[in-house]
Amino acid sequence: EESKDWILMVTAKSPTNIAVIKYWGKRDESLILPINDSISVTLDPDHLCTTTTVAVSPSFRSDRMWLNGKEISLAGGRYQNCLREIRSRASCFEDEKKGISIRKEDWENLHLHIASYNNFPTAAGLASSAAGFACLVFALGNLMCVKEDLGAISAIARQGSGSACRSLYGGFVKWNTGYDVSGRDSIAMQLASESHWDDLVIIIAVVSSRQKETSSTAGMRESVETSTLLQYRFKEVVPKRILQMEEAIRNKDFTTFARLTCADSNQFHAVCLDTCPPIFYMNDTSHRIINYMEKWNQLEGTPQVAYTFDAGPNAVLIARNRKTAEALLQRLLFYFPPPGAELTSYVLGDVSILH
Ligand code: 2P0
Repeated sequence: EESKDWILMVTAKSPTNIAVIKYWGKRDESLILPINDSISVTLDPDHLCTTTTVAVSPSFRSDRMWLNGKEISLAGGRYQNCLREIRSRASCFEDEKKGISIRKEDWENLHLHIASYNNFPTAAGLASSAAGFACLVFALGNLMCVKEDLGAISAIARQGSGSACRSLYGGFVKWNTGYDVSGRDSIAMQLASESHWDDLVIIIAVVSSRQKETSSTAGMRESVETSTLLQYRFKEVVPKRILQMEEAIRNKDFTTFARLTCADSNQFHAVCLDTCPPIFYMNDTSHRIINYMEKWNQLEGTPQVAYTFDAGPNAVLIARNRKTAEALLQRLLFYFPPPGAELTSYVLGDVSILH
């Protein structure tokens, strides 16, 4: 009788990414196809990241997943779409020494156990779906011997969460909207590697760890339905900004990079206000941080720090170099002293997280 006591596993790690030209709005909800291109910076993999182990064994009775040690349901369409897409591209696996032989068609009937961990507090309201789906799809692709390039893998991660496709690469990454209705060309590509512009330092100031009230998915759906500013943004504004941002990154032109990053964050939040009913992601502290950064940049004559905010009040601050980052951290702690009980500040190499 065939031995059933083998287990095959793969572990992968993916960092999260921060958009400097934002993705906001879908043209296809189930395939997760965006209405505009976006550009992001992938964080250092030692900091905000997800580690996922995927395992397969003939003794597993069903597909199961644990997030930070707690079992979660895989029933949602997004997980099912990713699993289906990866399974359909699986190839055979052979390990004669261990006596494991998996044929291409066997993958359909083998069940998976998935364990995923975020190395940052999930409650901190920092994006986790980007790193999570990038990591899951990448690990599964390896386990199932999928022989596709990263672009094709990114198109699968995209079906888990749009921004996840950008987390498959380090450095600066562009997600192309694509033209095909299948979504085949709605993939991410690397614009520049992590070593290209390594003076930049990213500081994340956690303004509030409350869960956001409007999910990105619901928020962007409402914006697409009701915001006229979003129509103008994706047709007229973003295409030009994408080209300018690509050039700024190529030339390491911080002045242009900061101007575009701040403007795009502000326009994204303006679109949220232009949505009916309006969506408020930033709070008073977020606004005070913007004010402060604008004044500092004005005083210096040339921008020293870029700011950007996602679907929440936390500030992502990009300093032009390490010296500026140190000054920034000091000023942040002075002007926004963390309340006593929550006084924790991890200084994590190049990325600092303030609570
Ligand atoms: C971005 N955000 O480009 C933008 C900026 C938030 C603001 O991608 O519905 O979690 O899973 O595709 O990717 C957050 O949206 O949304 C996001 P889904 P996702 O990073």
